[in-house]
Amino acid sequence: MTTHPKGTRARVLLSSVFGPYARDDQFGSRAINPMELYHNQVTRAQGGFSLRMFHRSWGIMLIQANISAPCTVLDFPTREGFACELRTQHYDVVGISSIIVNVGKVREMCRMVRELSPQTVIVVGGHVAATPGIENLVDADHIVRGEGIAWMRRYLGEDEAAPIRHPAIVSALATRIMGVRLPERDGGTAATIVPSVGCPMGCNFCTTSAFFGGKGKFINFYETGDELFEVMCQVEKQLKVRTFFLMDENFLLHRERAMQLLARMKDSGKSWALSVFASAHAIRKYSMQELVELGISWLWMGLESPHSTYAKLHNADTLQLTRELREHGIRVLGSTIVGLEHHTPDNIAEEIEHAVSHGTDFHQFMLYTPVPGTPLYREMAEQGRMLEDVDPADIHGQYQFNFRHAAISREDSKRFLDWAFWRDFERNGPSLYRICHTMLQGWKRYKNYPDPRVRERFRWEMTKLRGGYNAALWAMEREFRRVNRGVSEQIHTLRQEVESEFGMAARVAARALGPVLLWTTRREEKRLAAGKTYEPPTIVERSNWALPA
Ligand code: B12
Ligand code: SF4
Repeated sequence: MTTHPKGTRARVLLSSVFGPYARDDQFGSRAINPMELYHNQVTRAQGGFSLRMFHRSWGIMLIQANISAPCTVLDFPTREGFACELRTQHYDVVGISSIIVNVGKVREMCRMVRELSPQTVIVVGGHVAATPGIENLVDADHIVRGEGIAWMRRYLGEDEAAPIRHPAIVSALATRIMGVRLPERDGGTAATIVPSVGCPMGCNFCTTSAFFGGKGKFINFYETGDELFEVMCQVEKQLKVRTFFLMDENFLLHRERAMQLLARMKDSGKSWALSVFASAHAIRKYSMQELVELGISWLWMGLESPHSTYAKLHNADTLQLTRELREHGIRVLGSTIVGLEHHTPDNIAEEIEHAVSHGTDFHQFMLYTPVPGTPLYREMAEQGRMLEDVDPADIHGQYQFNFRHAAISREDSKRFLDWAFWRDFERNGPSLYRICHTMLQGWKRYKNYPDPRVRERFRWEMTKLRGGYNAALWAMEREFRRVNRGVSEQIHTLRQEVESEFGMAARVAARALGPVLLWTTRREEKRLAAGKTYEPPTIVERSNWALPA
């Protein structure tokens, strides 16, 4: 690769694809595919109780933090906003970050750069780079597959092996639930830390694993627990946070690093809470006490199916594991695939029931989706089972199959998927109720734990449970009567437990704030029924910035 002639003097724009997202348009936005993690694929059937929030585009934020060239990050621009940035600033390099589903927007953005800034070099990166024939689909000068920090440093003539500087990233923005937008206070939201990209487990469908090298491979930004600890301390100071979302595909797989981090946390008395992704077989490498001491308070775990043969689930009784984790105050987000090879119209309801019976705090359902770059896609393509006429904008795992399934039709795939979300909600209640349940179990078990860091973490969590969350229980209990009276009674019982644990404060919160939340939830339900959607704000961040000479 040749480096850019201006090296680190080149002016760089890094942009995510343009919105609005939650609507149908000719560039590939889909109403069914909003820019919201929970509402898109986890709590979408939970109406006013759905957890709604946005996440920044961390890939380009990391690249920006690790180059010394003048750089702008433009996150969630509108199409007009992107054009305006190109008209009002001069850029030598425009980097566009995207996933496959948004390839139509990348095509349009490349076209716009050519028109508005013809001298600019266009670089396209992120998962979209795995799109077959991408070179002919978009008019870009460079398509970057895999890790982008090293690529961009190399392109600008910088030391690609230099240590990774981690930006201070607030993990979520514009959070709302039950019709209320939560206040954005300093330290109120977790910080995102990205310790690595990729995952060595190499499950056949997994696009993140495949994109960063596949089975046996991944790229560590921070090899040791010591390094990670230092980064977390720095971000703790900058953002005043005590909770971290560790954006690592399988954080607990790297036990040595995690245990070193724990040792440092203990030495420094850090009462941090960590949210992580981890596979069942990795979780099993730890005792519950180790997980709790490490601050694991939220865990995203693939459940897939009881009949799947993925190594990550080897010998794992996920029902028992989920129960145990929740008993120790660890919120679990289970993830289940709908439409695996062995699924048929006859067994799928039973499989979904099994998934739902885990009673996880949250449940993601996704269609089995062969995505370019993965072993599964290659296999399906070889068998001639990929459907040719599916628009990439519809391949996001929440609509219909993009391949010929042996037993289930495309139309039915969507029906089963929707039913899974609905069934989980109906049977287990709003996720907000479930997390209150898990938090209370954790508190009861650990409130007198010998390690003060652990006690402090649970005590701190309880400030929410005895306040706003208890008021939410009051409202959920009433609102859920229409959906499932049995669950409504369980919510009532939980609220009584919270009130007997925390006395007057919890009772006052429920009586004073509960009716307000009931009203805001009902108002939200009406708004959603009328078609209300939410969009992330555009964010512009400039670094090493000076006006051109
Ligand atoms: C956060 C996230 C989101 C956020 C979006 C945030 C945003 N601002 O875009 C939310 C929750 C909204 C989301 C939604 C979706 N997501 Co998503 N998401 C992720 C997640 C969990 C983390 C992404 C991340 O930040 N990773 C860490 C950074 C450092 O890695 P990275 O982004 O890959 O960036 C690196 C390289 O790719 C490269 N790079 C990236 N950009 C650029 C740009 C340039 C110029 C260069 C040179 C390099 C480069 O360099 C970076 C550093 O190495 C990933 C899974 C994962 N672990 O990555 C899925 C993932 C990206 N999402 C995915 C999917 C499918 C979706 C949805 C379609 C899913 C759905 N049905 O709900 C929707 C689409 C929404 C939409 N309308 O666009 C897939 C993409 C699959 C594919 N092959 O395209 C992934 C990989 C998950 C998976 N395994 O299936 N997502
Ligand atoms: S364990 Fe999870 S992240 Fe790792 S390859 Fe399998 S699905 Fe992907």
